[in-house]
This record gives sequence, structure tokens and C-alpha cells, in this order.
Amino acid sequence: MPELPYLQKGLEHPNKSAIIDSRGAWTYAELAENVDSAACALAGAEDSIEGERIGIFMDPSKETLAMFFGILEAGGVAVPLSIFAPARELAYQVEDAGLKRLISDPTTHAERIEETKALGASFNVSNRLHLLDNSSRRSLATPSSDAPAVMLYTSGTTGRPKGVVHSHASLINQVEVLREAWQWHDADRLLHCLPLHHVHGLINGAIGALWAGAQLRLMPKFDAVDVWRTFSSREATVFYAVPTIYHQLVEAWEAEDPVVRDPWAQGAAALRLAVSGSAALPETLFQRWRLITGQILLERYGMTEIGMAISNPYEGERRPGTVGQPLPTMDIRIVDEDGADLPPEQPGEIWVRGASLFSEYWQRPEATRDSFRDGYFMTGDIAELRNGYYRILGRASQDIIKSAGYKISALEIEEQILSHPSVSEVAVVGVRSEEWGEVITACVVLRPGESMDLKQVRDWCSDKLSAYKHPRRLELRDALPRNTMGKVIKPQLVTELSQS
Ligand code: MCA
Ligand code: AMP
Repeated sequence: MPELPYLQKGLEHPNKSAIIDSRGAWTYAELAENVDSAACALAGAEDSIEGERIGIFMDPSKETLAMFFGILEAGGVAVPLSIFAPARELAYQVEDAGLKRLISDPTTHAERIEETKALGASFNVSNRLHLLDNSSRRSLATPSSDAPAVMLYTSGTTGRPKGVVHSHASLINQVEVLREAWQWHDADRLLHCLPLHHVHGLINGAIGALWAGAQLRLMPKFDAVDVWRTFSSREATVFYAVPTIYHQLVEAWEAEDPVVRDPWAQGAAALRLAVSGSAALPETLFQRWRLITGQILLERYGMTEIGMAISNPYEGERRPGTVGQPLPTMDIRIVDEDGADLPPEQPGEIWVRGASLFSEYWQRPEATRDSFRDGYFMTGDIAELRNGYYRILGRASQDIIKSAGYKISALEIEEQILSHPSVSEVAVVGVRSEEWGEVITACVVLRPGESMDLKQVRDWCSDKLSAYKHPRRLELRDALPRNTMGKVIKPQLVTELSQS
């Protein structure tokens, strides 16, 4: 039996269904057994793999989560990697995180692993099947609560993506706060269709559901019709998604015949809770969802570094266009440029302190230090408190784009486009979109005599950046607007592009 508390609640009813995926189901007892197998196989002859970072490069499945908890139980740090990442991004993460081992399913991702190795990344691949096929289970040393448990990569306004490290204590606080705030119970069934390498899908969704002893139903990939069908078959009581997914669900529903869509809406109406987060939920979408399903979406605010910080109430008014009030254990301030507290209705930066905060940016002590002031993490998000509810107004920097719920660094994309021989100058910005939040738009000045279209830009990016970072729109310009310091005036570009 795992020593860590993550599955404790579920194991009170060991024969209860824990995870369902496209290949079948595991009870909590089966999940725990597989976690033990993986942990012991990873530890080998040792008592603990203390602090070893191990990559997980697998499609979402029961086994992926057994690997995740197995790494934690063995005393290691799980580093879930995006299955959409091209070899170059993987090679960077393998090197940055110092991964010596990567767990994968050789039948599905062998080619990308070989490409990653061909780029010089050196690591061993552990076949997930071998890790589960291990009968020599024994007790291992239990990691302390402040030991690192998970590392998630996130983009910032400087440099390449950084590894955000959360301890066991932080992870447990995150899921316990949500369990209480959103009244999770073991009869709940979460329909899960988000990637497992971000806080939303991994911590809130997968770990949160299992922490509550509930059932987790993993979809291999988001598909609007599959989600509606699952609602209508009453197989879910809770649903978590980003606004883009709610938008696509609404569009899919509206495109259907009433005979088909009426039972879908009735199924969604029966959900206990539907949560939106990771990006701003447009008020129109909040209302469209309400009209179709009668459900009042619960919007909340969080970030990779801080977990969930502010949430609309489970009971009480869920106010559209707002993210509610601070969650327990989280202390929120709205401050001006000097770090002085602002009164309600005055917009300022959100600073956060609390038990869900990360421990560090992996091997970047300076970046970690610079992201805090007076003990508070400076989020870079602008917000105001109005009539007792926080409202997110945007980001301080236009170098961060939020598209489809993903946080994307404009600078990372600019660096790649600038390496194209036809490109003289580039600025990448996010242009507002009801469906995507922002659409990644590349504004390019070409070298004399050169030509370029969107497909060429995307092809150029394809082996360098994950698909969700590829520009969706290209603007060819004679020059970019620059201030007297020579810096591109991105707000001006965004305004111009929003009008065209
Ligand atoms: C895809 N398309 C796009 C974009 N993405 N167009 C504009 N902007 C985009 N960002 C287009 C494609 O070109 C394609 O068009 C069509 O949409 C389908 O593309 P595909 O790649 O298949 O998209 P998808 O698989 O349907 O993905 C949409 C998705 C996905 C399901 C919304 O992006 C997703 O899972 N997002 C969630 C990300 C997430 O979990 N973020 C949480 C991190 P065509 O058909 O014309 O070729 S934030 C977090 O964790 C914090 C802590 C928090 O607060 O939660
Ligand atoms: P990430 O770093 O991927 O975890 O993304 C965190 C960022 O997503 C935050 O800093 C916000 O900019 C944004 N975000 C998350 N939830 C919301 C929300 N409900 N409304 C507006 N922005 C949000």
C-alpha cells in the first residue's frame, strides 16, 4: 500500500472504481498495486530515489497516473512532459531538468524519443510495461512533506520555459483546498479531457479527483461530441475545462438537431459542478452555457506557480466576468508599481502568498528570488476588487499570450521565426478572440525580395515548437512600430490588428 496520502481516501473503499480510460478501469486497490510496482521498480535496490527527476512521456491513461504516483512514492520528482512537444522542446526539457530516465510507452512515442536522442539528449527510456510487471513489492522510505514532488514547465517573459517545482505539502494543500471549496465527495465522477502536464489537468483534475476518492474518467483527447455523449449518459458529475473547450462545446451543440442535442443539454444540466479556468471566460460564453444547460459555470483563477488562488463560491453567487474571492490558505494583494496596496476598484498587479505556492524555479535561484517581493509572488496579472469579487483585467506584459488556455511566450516564438533566412524583423502578439482567448499573430518584416505565407511560417516552426505555439495569423509589414528606445510598441500592433 502506498505510504503517501494521495490515494488514502480512495483506499477506504478499495474495490471502488478509481480510473477509467479507453482501455478499461482500475479500482483503487488496483491503482495502488500498480503504483507500488512502479515505485519499487524505479527504486531498484535503493530505499528511495530521493529527488531524482523522472520524465513521463505518455498519453493520458491509468498507467500514466500509476507512473506519476510511483515516482512520488519512490521519493522522486515527476516531470510530466507534453506529448505534443517536438523533439527539440523535449531535448531542452530533458537537459534542463537533468532527466536521466524517461518513462514512456515505446509503441506510441518511439520515433520522437529517437529524434530527441539524435539531438544529443542522453537519457534511458523505461518501458512503462516493465515497471508495472514487477512483483517484488516492499516498503520504501516516505519522502518528507517539503520534498519536491512535481515539476511543470511554464513559459515566462524571459528566456526558455522554466521548471516550476511543487513540494508534496503544496500539492496536498492545492487538492485539499479545492476538495473543501468545491465540495468534492467520493461519489463524484470527473470527466477529464485536459493535458496532464499542467496544473489544471494534472493537479486540479487528476490528482484532485483521486484525492477525494472519486472516479476519474480520462478521455484520450478533447472531442466535443464525446464530451456531450458522456454528459448525456450521466457518467460524469464534475467537469473541468478551459473557455475554448466550453466555446467548442456550445458550437457543437448549436450545430446539432434538437433530437440529438436535447439529451446532451439535459445531461449537462445534471452535472454537480462545471468549472472554467486557465483563461478569462467571456461573459457571453458564461450566458450561452447557462441558456443551454441551466448550469452556472464556476470560474476561478490560478497559475502554475501558485496553484489555485481565487475562486467563485460553490454556494453563493457566481458572478460572470469575475473570479470570486481568495481560496482558503491564499493571501491576495492588489498593488501598484511600488508594491503599495491599492483600495478596491483600483487596478493593480496581483501578489500572492500561501500554502499552494511553488518552492522554486528549477536551478534558477535568481529568477525565483526576482519573482518574489516582501514574501509575495508577483503574478504579472492585473486585477481589481469590485463589490467583493476579483476581476482579472489582463497581463502586465504583452510578451505572454494565452491561447486555448495555454500560456505561451511571444519571445520564444519570435526567436524561432527570426532564425528564418527570409525574416528581417518579427513581433509576435496575441489578438483577442472569443474562441481562443488570444490568437497568436506574427508580424513580420521580410528581407528585400523575399516572400512568405502563413503555411511557410508554420512549417518553419513545426520541428521547433509545439503546435499550440504556432502562429495562426501572419501580417507582413514594411516596418514595425517602435518607440524611441527601438522597442516594438506591441499595444499599438494589437490595437491595429484587432481592428483589421
Ligand atoms: C488549435 N487551433 C487553433 C488553436 N489551437 N486556432 C487558433 N488558436 C489556437 N490556439 C485550430 C487548429 O489550427 C485546427 O484548425 C483546429 O483548431 C483543431 O486543432 P487541434 O490542435 O486539434 O486543437 P484541439 O486538439 O481541438 O485543441 C483545443 C483544446 C486544447 C482542446 C482547447 O488546446 C487544450 O487542451 N487546451 C487546454 C490547455 C490547458 O490545459 N491549459 C491549462 C494550463 P484546422 O482544423 O483549421 O486545422 S493553465 C494552468 O494550468 C493554470 C494553473 C490554470 O489557471 O489552470
Ligand atoms: P499558467 O502559467 O499556464 O499556469 O497560466 C496562468 C495564467 O493564466 C495566469 O497568470 C492568468 O494570466 C491566466 N488565468 C488563469 N485563470 C484565469 C481566469 N479565470 N481569468 C483570466 N486569466 C486566467
